[in-house]
Amino acid sequence: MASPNNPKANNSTEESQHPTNKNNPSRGFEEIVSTLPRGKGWRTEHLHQYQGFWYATRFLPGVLSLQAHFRPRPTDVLLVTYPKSGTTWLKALALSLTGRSKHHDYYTSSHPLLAGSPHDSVPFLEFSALGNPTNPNPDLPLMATHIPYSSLPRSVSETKCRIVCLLRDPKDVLVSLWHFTSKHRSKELPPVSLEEAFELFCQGVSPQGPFWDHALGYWKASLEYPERVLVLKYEELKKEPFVSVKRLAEFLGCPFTSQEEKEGGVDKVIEFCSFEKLSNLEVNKTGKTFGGAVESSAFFRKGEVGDSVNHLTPEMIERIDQITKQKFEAFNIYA
Ligand code: PAP
Repeated sequence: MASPNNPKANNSTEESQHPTNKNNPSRGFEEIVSTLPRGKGWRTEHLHQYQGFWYATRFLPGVLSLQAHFRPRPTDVLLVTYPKSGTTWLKALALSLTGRSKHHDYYTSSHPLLAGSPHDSVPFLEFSALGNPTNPNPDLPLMATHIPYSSLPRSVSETKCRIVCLLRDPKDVLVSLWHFTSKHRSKELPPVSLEEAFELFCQGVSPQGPFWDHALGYWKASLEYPERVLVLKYEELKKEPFVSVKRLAEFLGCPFTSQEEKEGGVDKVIEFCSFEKLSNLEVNKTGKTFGGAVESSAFFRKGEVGDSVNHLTPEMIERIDQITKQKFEAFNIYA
């Protein structure tokens, strides 16, 4: 299979794989973007297709910069999601698990999750890359990204740093994404209806879409490199949090001791990072994240499995399930 940022991963030319590299120092970002295929944007006017996936304009400079410069440490862990698959939850869990020796009592004021959104503690690489593209988050071994596997900087596989990917049912992803992007869509642009968003999503024209290709990239990588890539599912985290959280802790290199387990250590993390607890923290109710650009509360809507039945028609559900079955058939992911 294609390794991260392998030129064989799609049909683009060698030049478009590395548009910011040394051979092309004079090419400005805007010029590069103008050469990429355009699709309808959900939150902003356009999406741009780069290496087979669609990106909002503001994401691309960071992606290009990371591909050219990013150097993770072997001890780093990349938290990866397709947007609206439970990123906030995964960040909170990973932060709580890796920091639990320092913060015994989760509800003390020094815990980072009491001081800011999980997005402040574990920023997205592609947003912070322009400031320091070699390693945007040097103080923490945790980093987050929505970048598809085949477009990850090569250094990710070279350094063998670990990857945790959280997957979610595409129907719930679509509904969550539509709610979020509708709320934050520029007021100067006409709204995107759920019907239109549904069509775009099915065609793969959604931020970091096609959803199915994004999921498959990480799924296949987890089969090929199980020691380096762990895939979890939102639905399983909800249903059997104890099993999933223990697995995550082991993968992150901070397994629970039997003493900790006996003392309810796993349950404490699960509870602290639950939708109910996190969404009711003052900092998430009233604070802002992404440099003040987004209310932290926007990342907490319902936090349920299956809310899509309340928004999609039976025909829509059938069509998405059909695509999922066809795309994931050989892999038994969400079939
Ligand atoms: P992002 O990819 O843009 O960072 P992300 O956190 O994945 O966002 O998406 C938010 C979704 O995760 C919301 O789903 P919903 O719209 O279906 O409700 C949000 O409610 C859900 N979410 C946030 N925190 C949690 C949590 N602790 N447990 C479960 N779901 C959560």
